[in-house]
Amino acid sequence: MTEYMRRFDRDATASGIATELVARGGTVIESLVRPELMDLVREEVRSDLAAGAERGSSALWPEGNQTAGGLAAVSPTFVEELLTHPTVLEVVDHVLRPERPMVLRREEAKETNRSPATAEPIADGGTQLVWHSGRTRSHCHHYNVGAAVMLEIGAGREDHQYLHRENAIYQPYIERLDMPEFIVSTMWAGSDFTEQNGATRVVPGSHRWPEERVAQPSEIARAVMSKGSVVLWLSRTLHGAAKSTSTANRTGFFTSYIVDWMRQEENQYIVVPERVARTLSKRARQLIGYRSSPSLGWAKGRDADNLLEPGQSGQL
Ligand SMILES: O=C(O)CCC(=O)C(=O)O
Ligand SMILES: [Fe+2]
Repeated sequence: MTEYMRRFDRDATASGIATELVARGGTVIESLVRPELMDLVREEVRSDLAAGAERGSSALWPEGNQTAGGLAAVSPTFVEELLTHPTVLEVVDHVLRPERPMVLRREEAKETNRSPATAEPIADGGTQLVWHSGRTRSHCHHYNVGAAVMLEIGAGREDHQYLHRENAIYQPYIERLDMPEFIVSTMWAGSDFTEQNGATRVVPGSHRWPEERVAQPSEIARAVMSKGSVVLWLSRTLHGAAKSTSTANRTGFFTSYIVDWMRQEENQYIVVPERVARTLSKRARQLIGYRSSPSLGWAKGRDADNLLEPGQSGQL
């Protein structure tokens, strides 16, 4: 391994972390939470799932690994301490520039006061909606959880997972994915991540490569990090789980944040039933998806910022 991913400590500013993430495509925040929290999350995930449901059995996650979905429904500690961690959300605010940030103040996030759309008059007295490019730097109205899953590498992982880009979940249906950033992925170290036990492989700089360029071994960095740390990467950054030569498991809690106008990878409305969503904080509920923009995801008679409650959303 020769490539290096920059590391920040937990007191680093979110804007500094975001600048590095955008420049290099990946970065690590060391010891962002106490390691004991991770044991609690693992315990909550384990106590809720039958062992059989956790076994991996796909090309990405072959037998010998353990995967579990819907973490927001099974682990309150995951929700309150990891999914909604203020530093992570502030970094995501900086990268995805939502009109409704989670942590940054709206004035800090707002880039323009010129409306990106105007109603231009038509000679018959009507008007036509015209959108103007370059008038907003926001990438979305708000952002949601893409997926919230446990990815545990066991001794059975003999091969590296193929290096891939997270934006592949929308391919081949969307071909041009060189648009403003739309996903930030995070992987929390639920155990120490080591070279031996499968620490995530990340290729710094690859978010700016053409699709066809294949990584050289010397270009691949490893997210070696202590339990309680987190590695972040972008939608176009090559990455993947690594093979394990260890007898110890590598436990990772993966969470992605995606712009509100793309479909969530994991169906949060199914994996987090409404009954459970009602018990979560408003911020967590919003991330899961119980929030709408003026044009997307509305439910007439429901509050746009809290769709489980009565109020106003949409434009009807
Ligand atoms: O487990 C890891 O280290 C990365 C996993 C990953 O990127 C995936 O399953 O899409
Ligand atoms: Fe991935």
